[in-house]
Amino acid sequence: MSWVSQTELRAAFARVLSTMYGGEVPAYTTLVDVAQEVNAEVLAREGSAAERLGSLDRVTAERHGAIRVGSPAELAQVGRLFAAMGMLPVGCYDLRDAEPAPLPVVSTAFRPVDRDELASNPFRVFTSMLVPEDRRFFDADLQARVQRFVGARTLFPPALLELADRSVSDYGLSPADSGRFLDLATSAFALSPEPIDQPWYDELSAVSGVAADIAGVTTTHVNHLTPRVLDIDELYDRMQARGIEMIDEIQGPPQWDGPDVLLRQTSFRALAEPRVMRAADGSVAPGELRVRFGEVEARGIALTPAGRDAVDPLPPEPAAWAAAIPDTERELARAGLAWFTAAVSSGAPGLAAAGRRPPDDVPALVDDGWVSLDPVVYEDFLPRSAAGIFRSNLAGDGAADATVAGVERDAAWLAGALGRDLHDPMDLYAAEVDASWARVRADLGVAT
Ligand code: OOG
Ligand code: NI
Repeated sequence: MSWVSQTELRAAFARVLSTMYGGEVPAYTTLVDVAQEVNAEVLAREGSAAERLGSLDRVTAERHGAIRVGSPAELAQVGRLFAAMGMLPVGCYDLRDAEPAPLPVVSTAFRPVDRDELASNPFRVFTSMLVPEDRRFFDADLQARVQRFVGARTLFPPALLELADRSVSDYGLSPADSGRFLDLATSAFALSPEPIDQPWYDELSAVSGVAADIAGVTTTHVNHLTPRVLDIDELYDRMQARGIEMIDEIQGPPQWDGPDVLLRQTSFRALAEPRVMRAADGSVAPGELRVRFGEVEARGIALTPAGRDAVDPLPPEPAAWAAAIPDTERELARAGLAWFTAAVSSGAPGLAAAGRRPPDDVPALVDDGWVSLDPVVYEDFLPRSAAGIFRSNLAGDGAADATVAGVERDAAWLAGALGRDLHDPMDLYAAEVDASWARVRADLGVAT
């Protein structure tokens, strides 16, 4: 191999991270095994329909991870690191007013944005940044101490960031450099054996378990790695049957009779892992922390803004969903509630040969068989589910003072902190759908 592309780096990183995490968290390996077992069965049961939202190859390799950092400077470094692998920041998820328990973080997801890059390997990382400036969680004194602690640490060695920048400017790395890059990147996300300052960790835990996990230690770590499954209800039952206790519910849309939409996720509780703790008197002793867990997800069709408006306020009850949106792809498309790309259908040449002319109208083009529609898979996250996943893995809800004002942390702010464009998920889906219709218009000579 003469040159390792960003795409190959991303796929390799997802693989080595998966191997590392499986070594550290054995229940993750069980989760991957059960997910693959279920996926093979769904494929056998449903045939090619099972691959409507992604090939089995893509789904089998598909993972998302989650990391947490402590400052805009650290977030910008994460941006450089993931850009090396063709992963760009998409979306802004402000979890500070999550119900019922607010979290002191604002998040984005790094992922490929082009359809063929997603098909090659869709690895994505949900990345949360602590907001110590937010008075609802931190007073001025604690803010200053958090910032000092975070400012004094180095999450990513300079050599790693240099290699990352080189991969961006050279569209990949040499085999030798890519090996170094992968080693350094993987160890940057491994659990650290460094002793943890117990009083400091406990002080932050009283504010939020997430604050302690981020700013109570001198390193970051991947806190879960999530495979994709084609039947999450089946997976949930099988994990329970294997004695792995899952959280109480599946987050996101309910199991209902309509097509899979958006994202359904569930997790098993964080496991107690041995960590070295340093007490106030300086003595060091073995302790344990529960920070890393397992999660699995099923992805469905991406909804348009109108679709999101219809379902986001709904409770996760099948009847409520059935009342709010139609239960077929065709009707979801017609109502403009979900995203579908268009392609000239295989029957179109026959229609043309029979002397028919394509109509200038979208529903008629579809109904008369000129154009076929393909669902666009949801590639992003859901803030309510993300907050639920965080919360189900924290010991308590922490303490937030809702009577004081927070600080603004919106998409524009995040883009500024990252020093790069922050993609809006809806813009990406809309652009993909628009481009597909532009091709159809050109091919059929219609003016829809
Ligand atoms: C992130 C939790 C959110 C998801 O899939 O929604 C998440 C975290 O625990 O750091 O991973
Ligand atoms: Ni997750």
